[in-house]
Amino acid sequence: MGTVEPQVASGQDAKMASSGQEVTDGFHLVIDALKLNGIDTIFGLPGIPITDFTRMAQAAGLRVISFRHEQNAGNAAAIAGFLTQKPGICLTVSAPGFLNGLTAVANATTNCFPMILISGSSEREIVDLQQGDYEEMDQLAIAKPLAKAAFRVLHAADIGVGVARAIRAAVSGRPGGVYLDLPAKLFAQTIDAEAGKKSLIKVVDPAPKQIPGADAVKRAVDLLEGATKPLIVLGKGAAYAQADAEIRSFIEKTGIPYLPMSMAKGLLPDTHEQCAAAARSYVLAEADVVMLVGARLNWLLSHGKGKTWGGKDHKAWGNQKFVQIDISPQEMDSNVRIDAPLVGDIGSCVSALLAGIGSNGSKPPADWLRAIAERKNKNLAKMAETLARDPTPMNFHSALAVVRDIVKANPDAILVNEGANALDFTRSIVDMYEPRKRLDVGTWGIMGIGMGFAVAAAVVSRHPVIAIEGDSAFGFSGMEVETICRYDLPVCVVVFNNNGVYRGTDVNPTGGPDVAPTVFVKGARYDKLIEAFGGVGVHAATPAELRKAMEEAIRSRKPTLINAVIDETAGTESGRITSLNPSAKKK
Ligand code: ADP
Ligand code: TPW
Repeated sequence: MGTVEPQVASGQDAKMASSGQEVTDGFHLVIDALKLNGIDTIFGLPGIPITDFTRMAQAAGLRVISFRHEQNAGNAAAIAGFLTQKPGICLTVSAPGFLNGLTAVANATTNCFPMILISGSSEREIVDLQQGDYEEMDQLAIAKPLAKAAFRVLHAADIGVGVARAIRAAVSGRPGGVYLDLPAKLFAQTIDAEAGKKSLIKVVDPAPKQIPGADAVKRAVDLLEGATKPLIVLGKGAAYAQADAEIRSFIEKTGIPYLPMSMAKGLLPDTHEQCAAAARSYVLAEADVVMLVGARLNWLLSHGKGKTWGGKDHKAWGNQKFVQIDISPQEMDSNVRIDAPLVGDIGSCVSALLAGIGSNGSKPPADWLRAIAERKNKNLAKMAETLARDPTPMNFHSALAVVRDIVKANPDAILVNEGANALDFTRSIVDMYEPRKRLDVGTWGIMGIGMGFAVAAAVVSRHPVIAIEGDSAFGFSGMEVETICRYDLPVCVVVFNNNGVYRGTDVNPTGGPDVAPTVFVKGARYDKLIEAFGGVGVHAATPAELRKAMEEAIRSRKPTLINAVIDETAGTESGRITSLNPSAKKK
């Protein structure tokens, strides 16, 4: 069989210097350091000074996934980190490429996803004297406030330490985005091959267990056992921790109802009888002791106070007590008093709690469980009624009734989701059955994660991926459908096309020729976009057409984009968070 000779030497067969001494260089030391630490994939975009690096990495057996924009490569790295607990690697060129990747680093840090952005940079001497180099920028200084940590390596002999520090910073404690600055000059630096090899570090125990103190465990157990209306809230930290069996065992043993945050859906199946998601507003306002597991009391949980929590007004505390499991000690008391802080990794903390409750764990009072079940059943019945309707044109509900069935039939598929209404309705309608299968806009509610997350999810899991995308949301990363086709990934993108941001019905109040700021080209055919790259495009105007297309996409594993036509009057401004718009606050 004819094989193509790599144009560059791989890490194993280092070059000979004129002296006859074997040498290696910065390129190969970085590749070898990554490989030594189990990194097998790089998400990036080539250009000076890292083009050769991408070639050499591929030649050395790393999978190099090239994107059309660095932000998407960065989002891919971040979610690969979330799914695997290994830092996702994003590789970019200097200044503009670096800045494009930096949004993903900031988002990763915000969401506690471990990733490393590696960017080439220009000549230090020229950058520091601001003499105007090609793509000149003091990247390290700019990355620092947005990353969990940021490092620069100037000497080939320090590459091992630089990569090791970046890995540890990304995955230990609260995970986050790390920046590693590699100046162009470093790549070509040569050193003795043997010395180079010895300088590399295989990181031992990169994310050490953090065992909670016995007194802290007892405090938490006592509080939970004294509760009459206990509730557990699972966050994406719990999904990340991969302590699925312990968490399930604790929930089932105690019988405490639980609420999954968006990306914790499926940690236990959403159809689990203890899942209180369909009675969310009731349980948050009524619970007397709430245990947070890898979930922060940020805006997504109304900061732990106000009317959501049964408080008298928007700032008043409800009267509940909190247990919080988190690896970050500083998270405690960030919004309200945490009565029983349990600092440690979720696996260790939940195991300790399991041991603490022993075998005689008493179940919560029956009237609490009955009251929740009543609300839940009422709301589920109401939702079933709405989902059974078949309006023309299709709306979010009738389209999502299809998606819900497809996910139920394919519980191992990963669901990526962004948009406003397209996000909120999907989260509440589509049940998830397995851990880490729902990936979305996270803590910032950021648009643009869609195709980066979809590519990475398909690459690292090899499972089919379904991306439910608002038409506006899709636009942020839509060009990556070429990437999906190029790597022949089993991704089915469904664009919920309602002609605009939120809705497609706004009008220009002046009557002028420009459409309103939230309105797009009406009746756009997003399905044509993927056809340009050899993928399957489908125009679906009815639930039956949508169902057929999704079933075929999952069956064939072919890159597919379905343009799902949604009623342009459906949905609300900003989805569920209309109240955050400043004009909504005007009295
Ligand atoms: P959600 O948005 O789902 O509510 P957040 O992103 O707000 O979740 O919270 C995740 C929390 O999980 C963070 O405070 C983070 O420190 C914590 N965390 C992440 N990984 C672990 C782990 N392995 N053990 C304990 N806590 C963790
Ligand atoms: C990086 C603001 C929040 S949701 C959204 C925008 C622009 C798009 C909503 O329209 P879409 O969904 O996707 O068509 P739907 O179902 O309601 O019709 N820029 C960034 N992030 C955010 N969150 C915004 C802008 C926003």
